[in-house]
Amino acid sequence: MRRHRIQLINPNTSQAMTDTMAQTARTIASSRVEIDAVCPKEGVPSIEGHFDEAVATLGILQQIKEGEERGVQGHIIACFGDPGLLAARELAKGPVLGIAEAAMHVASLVATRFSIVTTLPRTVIIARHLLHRYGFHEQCAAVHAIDLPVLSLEDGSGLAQQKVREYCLNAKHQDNVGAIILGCGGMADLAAELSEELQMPVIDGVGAAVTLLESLLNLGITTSKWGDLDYPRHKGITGPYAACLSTPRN
Ligand code: 2AL
Repeated sequence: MRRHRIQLINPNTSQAMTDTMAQTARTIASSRVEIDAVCPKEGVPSIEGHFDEAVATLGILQQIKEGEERGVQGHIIACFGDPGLLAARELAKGPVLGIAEAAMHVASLVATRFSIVTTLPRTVIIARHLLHRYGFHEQCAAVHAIDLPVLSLEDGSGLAQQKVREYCLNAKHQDNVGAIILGCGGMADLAAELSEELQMPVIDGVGAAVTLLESLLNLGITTSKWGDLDYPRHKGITGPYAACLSTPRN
């Protein structure tokens, strides 16, 4: 089997969250996969709304370009809103997976219905839009928000983790679902323990994306350049946006 190098892109600037996700990703990946965990130097410290997603997208595109130049073969956008996913696919030669789509696909393989537990209430609509876009809305019973900001998962108090556990337990007993998806990259380290405690699949998108991406690379499958995901056309883009476009094409 070939060796693969992939990059885990945390689109927010939190190094603590990048480290949490990298640790989970490396636990899940096989020994044949090397993982570069990166986050932008500038941008938003957490992504909790449409504005944050728009700001984070340029950083993601820059990381895609830099990663491909370093020889990375695949990419994960490690934020539950999957910001910039299709734009990243246009830019990348290798496959690009979002953690929300990876988690939804994996949940749909092991349960007929699932619920999602996310962070702030304002992120619920982002998850709902993705459920529609990916065709999973009929399988999702509920999207619950613990009503704490993303960075509370990194504050060391354990409060956010406790709330995630409570909401997962409630979803298990009230939503009539067979699986629960953790709706934030910063929850990546909780899935294994919660699955054990709840005796049902609790799915983290980072682990799901690492596994799916490794499978695509084992199959030798890259992003289709036939059609709308073809490389962006060069047409005199100016300013910092132009810097994203020098991806080698071969
Ligand atoms: C996220 C996430 O996964 N990372 C981040 O900064 N915001 N999304 C979310 N729903 O909490």
